Amino acid sequence: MPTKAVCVLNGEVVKGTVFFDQDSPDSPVKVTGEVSGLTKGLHGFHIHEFGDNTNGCMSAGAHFNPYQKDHAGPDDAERHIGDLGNVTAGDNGVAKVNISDKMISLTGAHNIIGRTLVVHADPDDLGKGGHELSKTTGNAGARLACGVVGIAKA
Ligand SMILES: [Cu+2]
Ligand SMILES: [Zn+2]
Repeated sequence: MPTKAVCVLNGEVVKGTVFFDQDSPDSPVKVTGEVSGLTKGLHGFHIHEFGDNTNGCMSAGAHFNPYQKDHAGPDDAERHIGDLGNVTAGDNGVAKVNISDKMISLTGAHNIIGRTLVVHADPDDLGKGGHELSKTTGNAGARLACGVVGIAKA
């Protein structure tokens, strides 16, 4: 069983490398790494359903959501499996990623390997913004960079 995965994010300006580590099938997944080329502030950060980048980040589909829930934040019990919330970039445009998530997994029904990690132009409102897109995408705007999550060397 893979316990480590990696994703190289590739956009026109935004780049990054993100690592996923899981100690055992029921453990949280530690998500670490760095994303550069961002504007200062919050940027939506999600696992999207498909590992398909044939038409850029658009072909990754919607948020990974096998249970047909509404979009929400990472700390909400009811959420898309792919809802990792936001990353925050500083003045230098770099966001340090340091997330521990109990919903995604590197095995089983919540497995994110083979799906796409996307970083967005705008903040994810975590379903609470009152916008018509809040309950589906968090109104996080354009897809600045994406990459398929792959199995990493243990
Ligand atoms: Cu997204
Ligand atoms: Zn979502």
